Amino acid sequence: MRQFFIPEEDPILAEVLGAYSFPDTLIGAVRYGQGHINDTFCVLCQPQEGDCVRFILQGLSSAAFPHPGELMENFIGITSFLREKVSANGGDPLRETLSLVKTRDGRDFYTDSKGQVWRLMPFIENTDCFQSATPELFEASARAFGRFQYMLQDYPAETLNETIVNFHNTEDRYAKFLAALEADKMDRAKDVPEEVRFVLERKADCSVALQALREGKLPLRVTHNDTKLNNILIDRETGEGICVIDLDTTMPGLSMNDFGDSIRFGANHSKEDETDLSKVNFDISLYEVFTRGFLEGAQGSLTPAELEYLPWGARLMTLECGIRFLTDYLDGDRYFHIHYPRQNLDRTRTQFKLVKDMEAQFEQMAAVVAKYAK
Ligand code: ADP
Ligand code: GN1
Ligand code: MG
Repeated sequence: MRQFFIPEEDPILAEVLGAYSFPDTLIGAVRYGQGHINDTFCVLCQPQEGDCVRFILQGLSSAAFPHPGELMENFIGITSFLREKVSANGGDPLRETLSLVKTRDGRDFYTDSKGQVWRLMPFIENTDCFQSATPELFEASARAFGRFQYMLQDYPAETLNETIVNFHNTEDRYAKFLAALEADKMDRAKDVPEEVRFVLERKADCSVALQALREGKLPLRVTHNDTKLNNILIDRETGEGICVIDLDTTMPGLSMNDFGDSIRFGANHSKEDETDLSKVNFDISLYEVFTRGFLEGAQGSLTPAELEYLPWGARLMTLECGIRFLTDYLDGDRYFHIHYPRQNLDRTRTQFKLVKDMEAQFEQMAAVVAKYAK
């Protein structure tokens, strides 16, 4: 895949970049980051004097987001709200939340001639985005995700659009998996009997969170819903999680899912697509530092029932993500970006290995939450 794009040589990129006015000489764009969903580029501009100025340009995935205009409405609502809170707390609103660069004609995003929606954001400099972290950085990310939920406590949730319907509805994910298995479009079901069995055996688990919600045990909050470590920018100077990014799925949800998705991705020492499963192990000590940080960031805002369900959040987000990877594999890899043919299957297997580990250590996981939930 070509990595560096000179605008004149790439018609769509030229069109999109042409919709913005850059103060300095535009050099080009380079594919950026390790997100699985959007088309992300880093745009480079060279001023007359001094260092390059960078921007993040993102083409929203139309496979993931059927109503990008509504998504951008959420983005603007959430970032404006956070900007005010950050300023009121004496923080730096340009570093502690995302912002948009307007198009030449004053719009918040650009729709290209093929219908894809693009947004341009200032690059938040002097930060790092990690794929794996030391315990200290993991705890910093936990504080930031906990604080994110805390800060959005009084956000008017009814104004948020549901950008992906049934996003963390694990029962629905299970049903979609069954449908993909039944359709077996790519004739791949024959390669994955063990993985299929793994899911079928956990049908009841898929109802645990939703049942608690239906019974009124758990409140709906404004949650991020995609709390991977690489959806946070860490300040290079302080080592703190300075900015929560990738706000596309921020909508009403369960606190246990934000906790759980971070654990899924970060409480182990392997890549999400590691093929050597002996290297894929749930690390309860990372789980512990994350729990401590998340509860510190949430500042006492979680109810006793929410605290009780946190370990389930980890198990269910990991199971659900594995089910989603497997569904996409059966479906022909149409949702998650892949870089080689069986990557979604490799991703499935790491998730299921982590689920097994969590099942085996579930009591200890509950004890860790109890230790910090005071
Ligand atoms: P995806 O939905 O595909 O995961 P993200 O919004 O997470 O897309 O962006 C992909 C990557 O781009 C991030 O993991 C991060 O490395 C980088 N990134 C996104 N926005 C910014 C920003 N404003 N400043 C610096 N880096 C950013
Ligand atoms: C996607 O966008 P990204 O790469 O941060 C996905 C998450 C999955 C994750 C698995 C909108 O996250 O739900 O948990 O991949 N985002 C969307 O790594 O589907
Ligand atoms: Mg991301």
